[in-house]
Amino acid sequence: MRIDSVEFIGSSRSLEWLPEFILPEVVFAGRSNVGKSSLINCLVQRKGLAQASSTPGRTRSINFYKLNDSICLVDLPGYGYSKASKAIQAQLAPLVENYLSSGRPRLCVSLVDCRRPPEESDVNLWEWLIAHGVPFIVAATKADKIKRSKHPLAIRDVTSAAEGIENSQVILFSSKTGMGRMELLKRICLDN
Ligand SMILES: Nc1nc2c(ncn2[C@@H]2O[C@H](COP(=O)(O)OP(=O)(O)OP(=O)(O)O)[C@@H](O)[C@H]2O)c(=O)[nH]1
Ligand SMILES: [Mg+2]
Repeated sequence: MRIDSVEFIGSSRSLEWLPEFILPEVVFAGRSNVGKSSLINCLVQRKGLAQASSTPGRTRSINFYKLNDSICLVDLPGYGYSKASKAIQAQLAPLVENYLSSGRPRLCVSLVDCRRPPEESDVNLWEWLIAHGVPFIVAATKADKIKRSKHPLAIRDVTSAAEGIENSQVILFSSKTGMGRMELLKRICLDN
């Protein structure tokens, strides 16, 4: 798939305002620092489009990007901060929940770190998505940080963490090497 155009549409920092709903929305969710913003930059091949940083809690608003005038990619603040302050976390959780329950997301890409089994907060997100009928796929990120021989194990860890998740829903991804990029792009565009 060719990336013809990418455009920043807007940013939401409050529960009251979201940009006008014009295109199918694909939302990227996951723990803070897991690599959501980096994955979006990698997908659209634009370094620095979505702000990424090694400081957890970098993304503090919901950011909307239009891809090829056909879908909208939505970058969320992370959940389950390990280092960012509890106050910020408490402020952002309702914003994320509000967006996820808005009926807008057509597909959710749930990001987990491929080096560790999914955490309770990830499983909670999947259960919530299933209960609310939002289709999702899992991107197991930072695959460049583990050996190839560990890849099948990483996928198995994800699939065994929650019932109802199949191998086919898990894509190993690396924003550094581009691994999984084409597969994820295809899935995002097929489902929309
Ligand atoms: N090696 C490697 N590093 C990655 C990868 N993806 C992200 N990173 C690094 O992980 C850190 C966090 O990346 P972000 O993209 O900012 O993570 P985020 O999930 O958007 O974080 P928040 O906005 O805080 O929720 C940065 O230092 C990235 O360079 C990857 O696939 N491989
Ligand atoms: Mg981010």
